[in-house]
Amino acid sequence: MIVRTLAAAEASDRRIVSDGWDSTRLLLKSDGMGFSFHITTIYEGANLELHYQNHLESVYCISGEGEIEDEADGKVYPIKPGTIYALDQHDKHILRATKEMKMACVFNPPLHGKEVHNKEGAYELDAEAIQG
Ligand code: 9YT
Repeated sequence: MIVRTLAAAEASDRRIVSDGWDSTRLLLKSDGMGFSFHITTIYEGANLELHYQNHLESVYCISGEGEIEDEADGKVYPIKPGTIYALDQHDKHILRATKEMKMACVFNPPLHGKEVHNKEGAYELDAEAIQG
C-alpha cells in the first residue's frame, strides 16, 4: 500500500513549477499503478496551449474557474468545480484560468516525474524520474 499526503509531497521535489502552473505529482510510473495522479494549480490568467500527443489525460476541477477550447472545432467549454474533461483523442486544446484553478489530473501512461511541456505542448515519453 502507498500512503502519501499532498502537504508532504508539496514540500518535496514532487512539486514541479512551470510557466502558468505548478503540479504536485502524487503517484508516478515508479509506483506501478499504470497511471500517474497529480494535483495541479493553474494560475489566474494562464492561457496554456497543450497537446498531449503521447498521453491520455483526464482533469477534474476542484476549485477555481476557467475554460477549455477544443482546437479541432473551436468549441469552448466552461470549467468550474465539479467539471471533468478527458482528452480521449489526444485533443489539441487551450486551457484558460479566469480564477486560479486546482485540478486533479490523471495521465496514462504514467509520468516519470520531471516532465514539463515541450514546444508542442506535449510531454515526452521519457523523462527524469522523481526518486522516493
Ligand atoms: C491541466 C494540465 O494539463 N496542466 C498542465 C500540468 C499537468 N496537469 C501536470 O503535469 O500535472
